[in-house]
Amino acid sequence: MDMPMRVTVTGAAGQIAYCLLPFLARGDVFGTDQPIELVLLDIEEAQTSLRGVVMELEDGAYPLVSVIHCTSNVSEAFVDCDVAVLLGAFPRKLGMERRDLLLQNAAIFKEQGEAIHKYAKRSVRVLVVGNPANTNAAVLAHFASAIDKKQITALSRLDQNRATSFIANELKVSPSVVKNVFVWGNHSNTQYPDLFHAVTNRGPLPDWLRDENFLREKFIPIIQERGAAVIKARKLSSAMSAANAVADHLRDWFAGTQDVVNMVVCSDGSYGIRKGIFFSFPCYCYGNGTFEIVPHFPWDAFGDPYIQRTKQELYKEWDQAFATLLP
Ligand code: NAX
Repeated sequence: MDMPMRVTVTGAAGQIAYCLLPFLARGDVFGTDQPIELVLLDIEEAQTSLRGVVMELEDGAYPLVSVIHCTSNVSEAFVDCDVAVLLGAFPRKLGMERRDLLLQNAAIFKEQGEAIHKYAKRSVRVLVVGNPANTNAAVLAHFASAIDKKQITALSRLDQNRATSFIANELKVSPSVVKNVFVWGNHSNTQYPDLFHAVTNRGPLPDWLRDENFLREKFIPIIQERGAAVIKARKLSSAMSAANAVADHLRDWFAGTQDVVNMVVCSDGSYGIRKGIFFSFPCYCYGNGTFEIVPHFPWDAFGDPYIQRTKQELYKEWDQAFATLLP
């Protein structure tokens, strides 16, 4: 057995954490030989509920979980942290503007970035899920300046999984044979789900799935609005599928993969996206928390206006967040 890995989960009393923690505890993410110490952070008001989650984890008698530690103290949460999964964020309330949500959450991710900078291992890997995830990751990366930006990612795998599954359903095949469906940009309804490079084990997609009217009227809006559709039906936001996507993202980042996967990562200028912006790109994962943006999947003329829109939205979010955070 390896040395225990210290995994911090924030928003640990929330609904995504409730679905995610069993994946982590069973070894479905970091491997069945990898013991873990779980550090669970949530706000003071959620501590009673968090204690209930801990009781259930204990009752699972998971052999890989050596320690479970609960806290509402941000500094304590990140001491010697190997992996941070940041689910905790301020929820959007009725009538709240997206800008207010952005600023409220920027303050949370500033504080957590500073704590990671001070207390986490230099090798820490961070996955931001709390919304607005791209900009929260950019804020965190700025304030965790001791940590290489390639060690900080955010989640767009749920969007990629939704798009892949949609195509598999249309073709009546398993999602596992559908490859290279990409979702670019912001994890918001400006994201651009892109089928230009998509293939199945039988070759390129049929023409009707590439038809511009089908893409514009059906595929793209359905994927962009899928989160809202789940809320409308369930009266709660996606949790099971979000936890599954978090597990997929982390497993691929740590174990590596043959497939190209979507991750929100810090732009190095690839595809003309401004450096420092956290943008969903197609990536190869090489294992042990390493990845590269794959450079050879350009979008076509049809996709360009969508990319411009999501890119501009992210530039605006960046300006709004940093205008208040930086002196
Ligand atoms: P919940 O509202 O069920 O749970 C959030 C938890 O975070 C609560 O327990 C709350 O007390 C805690 N929290 C709030 N402020 C905190 C802070 N400063 N420090 C630590 N914990 C804090 O939300 P849930 O459904 O679990 O979703 C979590 C986040 O994921 C939300 O921001 C949500 O918008 C976001 N999502 C992001 C997705 C993505 O693909 N990037 C998809 C799923 C999800 O919607």
